[in-house]
Amino acid sequence: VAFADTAKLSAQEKFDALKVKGIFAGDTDGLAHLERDMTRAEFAKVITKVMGLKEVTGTYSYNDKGYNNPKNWAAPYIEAVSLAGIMQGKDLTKKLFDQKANVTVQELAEVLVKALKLEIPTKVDNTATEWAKGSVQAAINAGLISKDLNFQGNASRSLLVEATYAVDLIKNPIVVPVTSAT
Ligand code: 6LA
Repeated sequence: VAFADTAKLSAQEKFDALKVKGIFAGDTDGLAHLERDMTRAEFAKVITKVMGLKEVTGTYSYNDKGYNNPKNWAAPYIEAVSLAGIMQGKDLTKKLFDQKANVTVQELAEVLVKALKLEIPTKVDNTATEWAKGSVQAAINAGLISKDLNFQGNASRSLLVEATYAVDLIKNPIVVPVTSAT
């Protein structure tokens, strides 16, 4: 067996590939809108899909207003990524997730470290917030995010597509059989 050829794809092409696999659904109109932001709830759904996690229903671990409600479409995904140890919310004591906030670049880095089990480097040199410095450095060193980004700023859907595609390649590689030449 051999790993399938990974040609250089554009963010749009990666989005299209992830959409076919049901990992991204597109914005309300089904389109990529790569320049837009994404909420933490939406990203929890994407991570659930790309990691192949089982949705968790009937459990409400967070205390955010309106969270504990069967009509909260995002709760099964947020519970799934929480159970898997990939997201933990913004406040462990108050149990706050903040599902309507946008995903920041440093939050993306935190997710990547946990999803891909990246090692936190000993040498850390970046402008991320204290809790994210190690994860941001790990993601930079792995080539998953640029060192020049505003880590406290929102991650664009384009960046989230690129990162998710990288996770998908590692977690769900396409293995094609290779017949030996005779
Ligand atoms: C509880 C805590 O220390 N949270 C950190 C950080 O781990 C969180 O990462 C994610 C990706 C999450 O797990 O939900 O986004 C929010 C981050 O909040 C941080 O504390 C402000």
